[in-house]
Amino acid sequence: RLTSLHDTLSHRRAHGQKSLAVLLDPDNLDEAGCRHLLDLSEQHAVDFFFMGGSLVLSSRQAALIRFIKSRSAVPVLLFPSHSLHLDDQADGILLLSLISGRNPDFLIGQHVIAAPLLRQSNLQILPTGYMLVDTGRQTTASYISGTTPLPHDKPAIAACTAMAGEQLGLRLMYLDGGSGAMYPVSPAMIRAVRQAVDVPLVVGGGINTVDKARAALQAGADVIVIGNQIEKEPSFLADMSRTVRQFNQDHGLARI
Ligand code: 1GP
Repeated sequence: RLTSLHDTLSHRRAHGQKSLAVLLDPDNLDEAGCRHLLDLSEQHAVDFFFMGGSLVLSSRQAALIRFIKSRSAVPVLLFPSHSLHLDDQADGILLLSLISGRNPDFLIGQHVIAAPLLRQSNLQILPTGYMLVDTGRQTTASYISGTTPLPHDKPAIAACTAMAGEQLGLRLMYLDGGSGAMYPVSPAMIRAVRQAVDVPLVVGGGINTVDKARAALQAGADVIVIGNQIEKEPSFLADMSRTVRQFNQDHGLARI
């Protein structure tokens, strides 16, 4: 019996089972849009909702999480860019340490502020090595964090960064081209990181076609994250769900 989100992710990883996460940005989603996405996610399997953004301008996050939790069993994981973005209504939190950068505030500073609040909360904590990758233009995440992303064509740097993150005890790696990336993280980089660490690997940023999603899964992503393209075209959620399920079926894996 799987008791925690971390167990679920590790179990899926051990069985080569891929997952789909939909990124919900509270700034770009109103209640009607959220209702539509929840209806779609009932019809087409979604494994996780990630909730957050690099720059949260609105105060809608709490209401959106409440709304989702009242209508859906899909786990909601906070994907915060700041200690202000905690919310106990979610199921868990990707506790991101921005290991691709050298800004101490996002490596440990925000975490110190959040620690006592997290301790009091019921949130399941997923310590995550977060790696921003250069994908053609400066993203909000790299600007706001004041960090230099990993060079797109240097898989070895990404692999060593992930290795160091795993050795420090991080239990999940997230390779992110940043929301709306011009192109996704390369399969060569995903493959290099996959070979370097055992922990589950999340990949997102700029995955806006079925082929790009398939390439990321093939290269070793355990979880793919889709944000922008579903905001533009909600029916893309169905395409992504089908792609992940098809991949699992082709590899002889039943949905867990
Ligand atoms: C960004 O990985 C996510 O943090 C998703 O990116 O919005 O480009 O799909 P997109």
